[in-house]
Amino acid sequence: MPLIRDSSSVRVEDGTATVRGWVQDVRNMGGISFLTLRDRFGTIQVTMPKKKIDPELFGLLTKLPRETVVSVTGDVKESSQTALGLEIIPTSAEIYSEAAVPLPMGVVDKVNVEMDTRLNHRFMDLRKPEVRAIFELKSIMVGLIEEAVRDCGFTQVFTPKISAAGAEGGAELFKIQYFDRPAYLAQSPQLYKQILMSTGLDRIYEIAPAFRAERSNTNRHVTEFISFDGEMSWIENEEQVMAMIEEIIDRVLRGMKERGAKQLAVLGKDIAVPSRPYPVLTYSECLRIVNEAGLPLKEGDDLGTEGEKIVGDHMAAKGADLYFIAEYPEEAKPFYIMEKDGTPYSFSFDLDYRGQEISSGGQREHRYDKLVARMEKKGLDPADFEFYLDAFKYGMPPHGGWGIGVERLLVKMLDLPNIREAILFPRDPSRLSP
Ligand code: AMO
Repeated sequence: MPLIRDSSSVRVEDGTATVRGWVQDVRNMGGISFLTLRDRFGTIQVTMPKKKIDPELFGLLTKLPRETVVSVTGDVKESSQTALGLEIIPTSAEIYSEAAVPLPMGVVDKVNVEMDTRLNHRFMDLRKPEVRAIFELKSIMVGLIEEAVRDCGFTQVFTPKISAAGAEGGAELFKIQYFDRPAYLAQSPQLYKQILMSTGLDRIYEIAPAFRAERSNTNRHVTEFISFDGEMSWIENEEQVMAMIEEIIDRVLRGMKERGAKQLAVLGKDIAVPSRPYPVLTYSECLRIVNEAGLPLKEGDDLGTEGEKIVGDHMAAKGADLYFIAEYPEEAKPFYIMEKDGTPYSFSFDLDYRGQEISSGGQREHRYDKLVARMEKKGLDPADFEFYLDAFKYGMPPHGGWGIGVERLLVKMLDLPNIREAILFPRDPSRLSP
């Protein structure tokens, strides 16, 4: 007897199989009825010729509400009518959990359901193979990121997500009550990953949640996302950091095509692997491109969604999906970024993927006095950052790093319309549940 599928929900022994799953559909055609059972690997058909099945069992199986969870045991028959080439003729069944009627939303119906409805009933939405495939791909992607970054000599670290001090400026933090004093949810591991550079852990990475108290209702912003952060010492310039993330992303894209082939097929998607090196534009070049397209941004302005899109279209015409934007004005970048002395610019970069920022990073200011001066210039009080600044007082190597939005990377890779598609239970200004 061929093994039907490698699944905990299917058992095959001597021509008899037990299949377990959700009732996707029951079709009664008079003398014969069909029940489609679904699990994570696909569907299997339970075929019930009325005359050959125990009447009680027939009655039970043909009246099951959709999405009820059952176990069906029966004889395995080859069948040219089903995708699997097999069907089950049932001899017994057990109902684990009967689904209430009506369902809050359909699983296989081809009706368009609003994003909000889908997210309100995410457990149901995730029963769709094409929705689940995204999260299988996310898991594969994070596995590939970890392999790549570990192969490059990075140590995984875990830094606190609850903190006393305002992280990188203070504006976008969620304030929480920490016993009898206030605290904040981390917007990024920035300060901690830099502190670690003073320890000899000279290449570290973290993949963890980051929280942003931004009231932005867009298809690319959420208030909680997964950030893939890296920090590396002994660099000579920010280009070494850019080369590192290019190496990692290239490996991830190639790996996804291979290890994610099944899920990509479910989604009907392919992943393009851009050639290397990824082009590098300067911020000033981007401003020119944006201005020529009629968007009146001036030196120092954020490129913004619209500007990024214009640059994205410009690069798409050149066949570039992934490209760096480097040398931002220092005033547009946080205090920890190193200034390009004698110019208004900084050793910073963003990595954009088809018109959307997916990462930012740069070389950091590791010199204590200059770092304090930069903080003061940005209107921050160095006294609030003592725990961070201390690490720069007693020997800090030159270093740099990056933060990559895991969901943004996945969304662009799969060409999904909304970042919420890549988060199981998204958090945004209006969504705190489920
Ligand atoms: P930044 O604030 O640019 O940099 O964030 C890094 C990356 O995180 C992702 N991201 C988001 N994803 C979803 N929703 C959001 N609201 C959101 N905000 C940011 C983006 C972005 O490129 N400490 C620096 C990184 C560094 O220099 O190492 C930082 O946090 O993909």
